[in-house]
Amino acid sequence: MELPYHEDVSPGTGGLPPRAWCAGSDAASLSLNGSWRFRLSPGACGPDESFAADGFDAAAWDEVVVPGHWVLQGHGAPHYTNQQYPFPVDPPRVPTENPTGDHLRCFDLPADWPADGTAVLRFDGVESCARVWLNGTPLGDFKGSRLPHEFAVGHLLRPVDNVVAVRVHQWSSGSYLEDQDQWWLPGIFRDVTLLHRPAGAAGDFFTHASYDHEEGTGTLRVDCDVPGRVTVPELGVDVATGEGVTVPVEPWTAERPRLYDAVLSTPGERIALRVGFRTVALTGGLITVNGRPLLFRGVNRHEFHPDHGRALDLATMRADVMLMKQHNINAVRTAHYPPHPAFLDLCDELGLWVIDECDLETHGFMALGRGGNPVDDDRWTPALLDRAARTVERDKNHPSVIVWSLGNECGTGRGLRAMAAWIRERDPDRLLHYEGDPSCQDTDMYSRMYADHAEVERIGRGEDGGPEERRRLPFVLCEYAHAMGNGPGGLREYQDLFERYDRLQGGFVWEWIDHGLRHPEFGYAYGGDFGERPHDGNFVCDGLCFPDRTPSPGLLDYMQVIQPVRFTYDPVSGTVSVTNLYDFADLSELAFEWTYLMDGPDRAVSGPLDVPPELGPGESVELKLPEPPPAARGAETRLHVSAMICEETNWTALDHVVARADFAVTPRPPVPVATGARPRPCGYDLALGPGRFDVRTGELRAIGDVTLRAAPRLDVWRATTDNDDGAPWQPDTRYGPLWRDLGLDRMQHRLDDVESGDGALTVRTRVAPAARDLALRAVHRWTSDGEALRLTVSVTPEGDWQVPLPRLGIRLGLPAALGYAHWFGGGPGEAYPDTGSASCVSRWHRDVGGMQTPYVRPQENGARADVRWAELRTRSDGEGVRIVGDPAFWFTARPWSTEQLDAAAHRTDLVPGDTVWVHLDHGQRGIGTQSCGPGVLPQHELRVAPAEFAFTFTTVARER
Ligand code: IPT
Repeated sequence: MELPYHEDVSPGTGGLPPRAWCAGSDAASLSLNGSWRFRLSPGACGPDESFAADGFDAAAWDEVVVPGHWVLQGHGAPHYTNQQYPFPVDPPRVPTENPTGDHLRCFDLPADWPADGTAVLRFDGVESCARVWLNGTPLGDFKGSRLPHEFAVGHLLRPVDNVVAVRVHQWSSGSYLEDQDQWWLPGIFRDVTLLHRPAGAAGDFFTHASYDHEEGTGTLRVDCDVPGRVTVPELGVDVATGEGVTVPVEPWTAERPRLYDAVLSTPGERIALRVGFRTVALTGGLITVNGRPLLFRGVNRHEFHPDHGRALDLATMRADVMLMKQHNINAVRTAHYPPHPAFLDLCDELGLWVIDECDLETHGFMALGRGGNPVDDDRWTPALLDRAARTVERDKNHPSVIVWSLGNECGTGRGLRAMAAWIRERDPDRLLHYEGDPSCQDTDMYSRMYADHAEVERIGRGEDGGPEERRRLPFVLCEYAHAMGNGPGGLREYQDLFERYDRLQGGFVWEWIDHGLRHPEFGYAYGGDFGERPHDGNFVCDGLCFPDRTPSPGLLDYMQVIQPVRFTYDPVSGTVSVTNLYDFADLSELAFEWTYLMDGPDRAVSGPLDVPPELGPGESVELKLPEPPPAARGAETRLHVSAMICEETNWTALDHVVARADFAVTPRPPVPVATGARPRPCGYDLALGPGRFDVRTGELRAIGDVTLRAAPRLDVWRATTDNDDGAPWQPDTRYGPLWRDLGLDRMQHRLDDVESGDGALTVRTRVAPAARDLALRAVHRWTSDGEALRLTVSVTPEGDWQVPLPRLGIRLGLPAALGYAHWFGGGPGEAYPDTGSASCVSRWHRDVGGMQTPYVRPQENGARADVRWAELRTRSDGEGVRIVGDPAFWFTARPWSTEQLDAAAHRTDLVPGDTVWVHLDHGQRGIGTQSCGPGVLPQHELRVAPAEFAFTFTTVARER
């Protein structure tokens, strides 16, 4: 049976060969972006192509915006799957139900459109297959959604009333090659442009610009289809194309992205180039640039916008690069397809290392465990080679691109080998990456995803065995630290390994941004929210940024962990040691500062730290600090040190802090123990200092005039995080489901005894889940000195606890009016035992609503670490309650309960109630990354063990 073009395995027909992306030409061009006529059909439409005929009247059709996805413009709906194909797997056939969008756009040539030469119609991205006509003449068809496709159209153009007709099929044979973990979003989602091609235009060109780090020289050679000249005025270079020239230059690195403006002139065209000189190599088993090994502090970036899907405008792309730079990220893997070409211009300009990945993933075949995987079937090899060529040819002139990646999660096969061979031949000056082949025969780096810390350490030590070839390779984690929901946990421990072992050249966090689509009912929608099946739920929301690009705590944590300067402090000698962790740069862009804070920022002294600007990569310096002021002795004193930008850059403002640290100088003074007062009857209640208790249950009813909405009681439950719940395929124990099965989400509290003694009220409870013989016995001992009320909780486990606890502490309910928090401890953002490196001890305040981290799927969030004391007040200076921890505690306050948080599926399910729920935790379980990677490291587990902790409650008056 002969298959229609959208189902046959060919990459397309009628198009031009791929060539370099070229933004800087002086040849005329006409953007065809904007409003297009649009008609959606439920199937591929067979032979009825009458809409493409010259003169067809589409006045009755709808309109869509190009670039865009029709499913985000009111026609049909998005569909999310991770690995599974959303249609029956029978390659290369696709369903008859194949949403097909016919697009029409009329245009006139501008009056000054040159009469000579020819023209090209260019599509930068169409998902997933298109057939194209101009003025009724068929031009051809193509597949390869995130790749450019061009057609020669000069002979068909007329001055006015030109019509481009494009038929786009959602499903095609190409869909089998595009099984990336993302929304399926059909449409013409990148630019459509008409390009004038003058006689003697450049055609394709390839800039080779290497750097010799020993000589300090760069060698430039621009190969071009049409002979011409290359000039670099700043370097006095003026050479013929194809001819090499060597001159002294400053090299390009992601840290100092030095670009030289150049011009490529051919008889028909002048093209502005931006040349960066750098040499990428595998040297001594390491990835080096300009002779130095580098450490990837990377992220995987999908293209995403909450309203526009993968149709990104320039401002959004720039925002991504700026945000990455501002958070110390130095590398991007373009997961899992070449990005909009302008994104790479920004990487060149602002400085990021790029692994440019081909638009290829066949993940759904791996789970099926049967044959048929296109990467190992010769019939598909032309399509794979076409994709490789379209990637490399388009992006080959970017200094930022240092590695080509064959694709993601395809398994192994002859097609991939052919791609690798072609790329090596075409561009021997870059390295090759592919994760999916353990033999590593076609990659220059041993790459893995989600390997746990222990395995990464073995690899770092070279104790991982494996094929001989692989043992000689450097190691990168092309994906790690799955940033789904709260987390990722364990970043610090990974970074320590990367910094310890040369072979470990860093990694790329999965992933940059949550793909939550803005939705009127849900706030942000994820898989299943459009009624689609099958789907993979909120696995699509696993980024370091929320869908609107607000940094999530994970990004702030990552920023801190990968900061380019390390500080250590020795309180005995009063010295700070400063280490330059850049791979290339000295510290001349940074200014340094020290600050002593005495009980917080209100009493602080600071001064400059004289770090030598010429301190090179890897070098350290020890600096003596001034003595802390005398006032520091009576206070809890912290030392904050920071490094901030002091020279003009193109990616951030002056004074932007790139690195900082927080150290204890003098310890926290002991908390006075409030004792002495006696419990005394007071009506039906019992009074002890400012506390009023229910005489029968021993429950605290009020502190001073603040009537509690819920009495303090022992609490172990948290609304499980995505990482607690874990991915279904995880081999390790997944505690979220286990906890629920045990009943930790519905513990029963049995009152055993209320004892009002001489100096204390003692309440004994046993807290346990139904149907189990596990329990926590808790003794609550209340004492007071008349002013302050102290609660000491002693916990003794009973039974054979095989699981860690989510949390251990008490929770209480205060009136919603006490909605403003102050605290002294970690902040301003959340932290858990294995996250929150960005959290820093100081005095912080914000309203309770603002303490919530709005994960797209609501879950445990918002704990502040190491809190000495917290206050909840009616407003910033209003009256309220003060809680002092002994020892410091995890402080969480929220306008809804854990039960409500746990039940919520979307942000919009959470509505503030009449209670501020306050959690005072002695322990929290770490977060880990088990939603796709390893779980919580042993040192961050919250094991069940006897524990004792105390809190002191007082009322605070309104400030005058
Ligand atoms: C890995 C994929 O490469 C990536 O696209 C994404 O799906 C990620 O997981 C999780 O969000 S594959 C996984 C099975 C290890």
